[in-house]
Amino acid sequence: MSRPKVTVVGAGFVGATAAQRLLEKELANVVLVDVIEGMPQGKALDMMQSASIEGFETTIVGTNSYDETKNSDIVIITAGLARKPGMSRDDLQAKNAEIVGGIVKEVSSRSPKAILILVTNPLDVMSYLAWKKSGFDSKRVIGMAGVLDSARYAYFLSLELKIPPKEIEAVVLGGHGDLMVPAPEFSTYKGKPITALLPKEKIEAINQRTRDGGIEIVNLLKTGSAYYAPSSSAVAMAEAILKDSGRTLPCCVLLNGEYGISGTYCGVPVSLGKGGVKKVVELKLSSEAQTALKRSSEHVREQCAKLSL
Ligand code: TXD
Repeated sequence: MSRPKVTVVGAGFVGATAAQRLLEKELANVVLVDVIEGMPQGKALDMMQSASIEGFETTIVGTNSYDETKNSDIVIITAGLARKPGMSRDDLQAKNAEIVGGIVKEVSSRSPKAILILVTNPLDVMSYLAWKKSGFDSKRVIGMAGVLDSARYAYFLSLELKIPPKEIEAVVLGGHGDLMVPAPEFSTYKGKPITALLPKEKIEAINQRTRDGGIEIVNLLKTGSAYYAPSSSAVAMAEAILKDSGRTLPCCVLLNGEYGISGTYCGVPVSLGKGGVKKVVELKLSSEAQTALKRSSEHVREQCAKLSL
């Protein structure tokens, strides 16, 4: 059976866990790439040895070169440095721009039709950089952050409402940083907006915990950052693309006038399928949320201007 091919670059915590999820869901055959010699090969071998137990028929190869990545349908880029306590995502920019820029060159030449899913931080800037460096249509260069931030929001809301997280449709917009914009008026439980279910102060406290969702985990782990929910999020995007489902997920995409924003990457709901972004979904935001979204996107624009492209 011919299966789709997904390359995961960076076989660290997020990359290896994403690879495992792709295999176990039988979404694609996987190529796992890392610069550390032997490491992706070792992890791939270990995962293949779980195949008879887990019952998956998908395969994975680990490698330090890009030749095996040829003609991938999707490339998920997770390579780079992760935050340590006390660091902001922006602190990673210079080093990760160098790493991601090099990777995009390698993968885009070998898989010219691929869809790139960016995970490396600072996410919005890396998405813009990958778009520029690949020369791909922006519909095929998408950043993962909104799915994760919304999943965190759903979890925190579910704790307060005492219901399972999956029953909440949560929406977080904007950049993946302190200026992200949780949207309680569009976050719902059984079709009812959260704003009708919880008092304003409670919602504001949950919004703030969501904005701090990444650093809360960094501070607990001491080394490294979150990876279970981030890998789930990247794989949810890959699944929507591979199955051409049209599922609407908040993703970091290039805006061309939607939400009054142009020429910069920003987190908004999009419908995903074959070919990447099918459509940007425009929510009717309150003027407060619209201002916050604009401010967040301006920060991304300023950070992108620091790149030497
Ligand atoms: O919401 C989001 N977008 C994020 C982003 C959620 C969680 C993590 N986020 C970011 O993803 C994080 O801040 C980092 O920038 C990346 C990867 O996080 P991870 O936790 O997986 O970091 P690791 O475990 O350190 O793994 C990084 C791997 C490691 O094995 C390196 O050897 C490898 O990247 N690496 C490379 N691979 C290939 N090619 C090059 N050049 C390279 N450089 C480093």
